[in-house]
Amino acid sequence: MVLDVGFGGSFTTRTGYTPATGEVAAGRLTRRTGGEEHEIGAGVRLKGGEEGLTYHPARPLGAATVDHPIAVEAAYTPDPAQNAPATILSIGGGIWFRHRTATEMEYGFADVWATVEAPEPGREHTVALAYEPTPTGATLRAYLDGAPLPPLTSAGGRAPKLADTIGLGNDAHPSSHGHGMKALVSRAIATAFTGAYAPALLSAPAPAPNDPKPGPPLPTGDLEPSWRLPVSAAEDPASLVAKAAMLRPSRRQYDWQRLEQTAFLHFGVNTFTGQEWGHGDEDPDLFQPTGLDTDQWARELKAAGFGLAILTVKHHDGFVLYPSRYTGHTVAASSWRDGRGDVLRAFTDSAREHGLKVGVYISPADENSYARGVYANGSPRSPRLIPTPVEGDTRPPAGTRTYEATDYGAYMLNQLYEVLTEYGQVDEVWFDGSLGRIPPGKTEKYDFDSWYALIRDLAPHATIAVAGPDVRWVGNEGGLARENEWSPIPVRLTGEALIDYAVLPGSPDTGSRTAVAEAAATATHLQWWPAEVDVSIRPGWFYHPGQRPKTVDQLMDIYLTSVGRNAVLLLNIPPDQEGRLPAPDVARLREWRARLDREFPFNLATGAKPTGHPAVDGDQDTSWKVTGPLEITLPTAHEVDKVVLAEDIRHGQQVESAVVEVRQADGTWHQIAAAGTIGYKRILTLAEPVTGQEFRLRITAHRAQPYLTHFALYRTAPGRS
Ligand code: FUL
Repeated sequence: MVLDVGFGGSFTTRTGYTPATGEVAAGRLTRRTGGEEHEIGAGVRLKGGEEGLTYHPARPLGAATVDHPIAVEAAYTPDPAQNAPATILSIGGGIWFRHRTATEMEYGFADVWATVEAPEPGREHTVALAYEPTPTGATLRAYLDGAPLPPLTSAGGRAPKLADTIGLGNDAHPSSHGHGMKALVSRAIATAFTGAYAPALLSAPAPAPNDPKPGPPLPTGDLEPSWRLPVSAAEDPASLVAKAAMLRPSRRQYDWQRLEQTAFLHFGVNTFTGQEWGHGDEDPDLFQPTGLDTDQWARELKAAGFGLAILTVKHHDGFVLYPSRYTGHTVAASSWRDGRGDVLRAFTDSAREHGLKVGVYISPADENSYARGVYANGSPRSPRLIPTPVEGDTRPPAGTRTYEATDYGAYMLNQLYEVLTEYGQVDEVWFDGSLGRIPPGKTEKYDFDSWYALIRDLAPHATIAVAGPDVRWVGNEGGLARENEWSPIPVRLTGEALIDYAVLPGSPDTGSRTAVAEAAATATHLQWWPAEVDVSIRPGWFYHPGQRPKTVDQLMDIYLTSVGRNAVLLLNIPPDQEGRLPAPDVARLREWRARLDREFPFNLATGAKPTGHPAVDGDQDTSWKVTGPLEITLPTAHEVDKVVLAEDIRHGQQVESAVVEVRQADGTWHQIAAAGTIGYKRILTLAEPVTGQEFRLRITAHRAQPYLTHFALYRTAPGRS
């Protein structure tokens, strides 16, 4: 990789881009029109015209033609209005991928080019070009959102080299003018390669910063880091631990983990019947929110610190919150808004408006479909065209694909297709394991393979949660991750469920050396499968008038036992019959936010410099390679009551135990806290506040080389909330 940046670093007009730790920028990355401003960690907003990014690789692209294989990828969110043409990628000025008109893009080189429909503006897409010179010319492969487009081979030879640069968001050739694209460019990648190009960039492990080599003593052999590695029953414990140490989150898992707090919104016909599990025969007309206010949902959730919210688009009863073409049991069958209501549309619009990512809960169990004779009807798996054409369909005919499915599997595929193509970017798809009230024995073998394939095709960045490969259910609905919560986990990949626990989800230990060794007999793989803690703010998942939200103390405990224990919190706040988050719950969320801000007011170690390491900077993207005690000296002695530790999980999860100590007046070190695992985040609350100026962290047991992004010290601010 010669370039891999997510724009976590900084630009200066003089020297160009300085990468953040973890980013790679061999050569030089500059802005065409100069300027230093960009949205750190989010990307560079380009306004078209002369604007753009220019990458000058250290190695020239070739002589008169582009002579070396090179692949370039950009993640970008196009504005609705583009110049014509607006260049997304340009290699050496003669190889391009650009918006040709508002609705059409074009890629090509020399005398060959092809057109493709422009992707939806306003959501993130990826485009990639891989150029391979051949003895007689060259081949150009292009990818849109990870899907290959028809490759091109030129009869007229290789691409001319007009400049030794790569243009991102504009041409590379300095004398072409005004071809800048209007977009937020959020990631730029370039790599030289040999052999066939493999377009695995977005599902590849998140880029590892610093030195990616794990330290001794593990017998890793020639293992490459991966998010999943096969194991065999005969494997010895050392080899199993070595594999666990080589696991890394995929890009989508990494981005998901960084959300920390996510929200659940259980809303549907149950909201109006008082049931937790509906029967599927409820009259859709019962669904009558009197003042649906999804802006209020998004505003309050965002203010409370949530990064993503998941809506129950369809719960076990089968009632659908948007007007699906594939069932009558939806909001369109209610007289609410004269049958023109669409909760999913309102929710996704509001979420984006307030900067929240969107997730969808689509229950595999579906009682209405069972009653309609679609679910568990014994139909065989056969190839299904998705989206299945329906009468009066106004969708463009392009983009159909074939997947193997039963009748019900096809219904789910069509629904997933609608949700993932008509409502903007979706970042999490939640499949529940529960069967609701489906009668025992009435089994539908879910077409998970096809459902996952469709999700990967249409929403490559979305995590598939719980009954899915990317995110694991923590094992309870009480808000409790294990004290030692591992993300490298033994799993069983079966034809039946596609992914299954090799250690029961309720087990107190799923990832220690012992658990991994014991699971080897039944596990097929070790994989990065991080925990999600789903819990409701109320006793029920759906709104019931008589129930009350949890107290701030309870919410605070939940935070500490989920986010504080290497898990992502998924807190359910159910909208009421008006269609708003209930006032007592909103008040509670605000109090909880205030309490969090009071308990973690300021990292006292900010600016401190652990011996032999760069200063504490609060940045999640920079980390220390920890080879000895990490000592921090505060400017003056201070009281501390909480310690926050964090591993840089791009290097995997390695710490098995650690202690935190304070230097006493006589110069000796005294232990104030101990941790088992750390993982993405570990919050340690001290038994009582401790005063000191020098603190240190000692890792007492680990697997491969640990890297830490945080050793933070806090003291709760005075006051009440
Ligand atoms: C469970 C479901 O049965 C509940 O109704 C709820 O949706 C919860 C999040 O998952 O399995």
